[in-house]
Amino acid sequence: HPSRQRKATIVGVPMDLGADRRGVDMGPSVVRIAGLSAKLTELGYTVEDIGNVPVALAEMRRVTDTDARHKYLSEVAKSNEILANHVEAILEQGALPVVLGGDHSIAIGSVAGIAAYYRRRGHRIGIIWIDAHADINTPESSPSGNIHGMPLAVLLGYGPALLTQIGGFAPKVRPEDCAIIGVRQIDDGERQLARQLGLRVYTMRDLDERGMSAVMDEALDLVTRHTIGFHATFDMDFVDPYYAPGVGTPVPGGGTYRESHLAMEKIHDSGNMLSVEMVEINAVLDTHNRTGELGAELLLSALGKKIL
Ligand code: 6HN
Ligand code: MN
Ligand code: MN
Ligand code: MN
Repeated sequence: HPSRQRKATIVGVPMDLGADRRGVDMGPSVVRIAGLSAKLTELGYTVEDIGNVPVALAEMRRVTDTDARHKYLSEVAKSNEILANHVEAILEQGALPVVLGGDHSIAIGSVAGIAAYYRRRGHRIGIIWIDAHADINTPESSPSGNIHGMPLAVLLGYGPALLTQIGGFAPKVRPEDCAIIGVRQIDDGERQLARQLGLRVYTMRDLDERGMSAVMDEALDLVTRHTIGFHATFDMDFVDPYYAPGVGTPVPGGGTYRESHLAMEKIHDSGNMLSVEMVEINAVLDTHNRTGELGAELLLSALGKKIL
């Protein structure tokens, strides 16, 4: 199975054009500085780091042609196209893609690459989306115009063609192959689309009442029922701001340190993770790289780190 191989390739995406608060562009750096590569090597992986995907700087851009409904659309699309190609190439080399964001708009490129690779081989893929938000806004429903609130909608086929058509096909994933975990802030349009699609959304209340373990068991079963495996995308704002102060969109009442690790440990134990992604770490708002260190540690848990 694809998740069993022990080659991991890291790719960074210093993207912050999808979000309002600057600072998530340093996410790839702070996770690298936390020692991700060396720690993965210690875990037994052969690690390669191919560096960062080019991302336009907000300062280099002419603000006059910004469409307020989907800010920086063409720049976000461009970087995601490049990312998709890298991710597909990493899979072709038999390695596991480890993608470092950047804001959550980069999931568009990550999943495009994975979906393209497996589609060619006749497989569907699933997604485990761990996040305080549902990220299923469209330009029409978005209250902010920030594309990091739209990636899951895009991957399901809703949104600007410039994004949905990356890789030349849409949708990248079916609603029944997705699970969102940790939601505690959702916009009206998102709620509507989630209901319409029958998306499986596990809220913080579900986690409170049933526990992370049972929720993950159900979610992992769901996303692997009709697929070859799943992409795991972890938005750091899932974690309670007490443990992860360095995020752009903090929402109180989030997952604990232990719940976050348990989710990642169970993702690893499922044996069906095809690729993993850590997003929305904001270095400017962090204290002493606390959130960067946690991001690296959570990735290690998803990649098999165990105490015993
Ligand atoms: N993220 N739902 C809000 C919006 O602007 O669309 C917040 C999105 C946050 C997205 O944290 O990845
Ligand atoms: Mn997100
Ligand atoms: Mn979020
Ligand atoms: Mn499998």
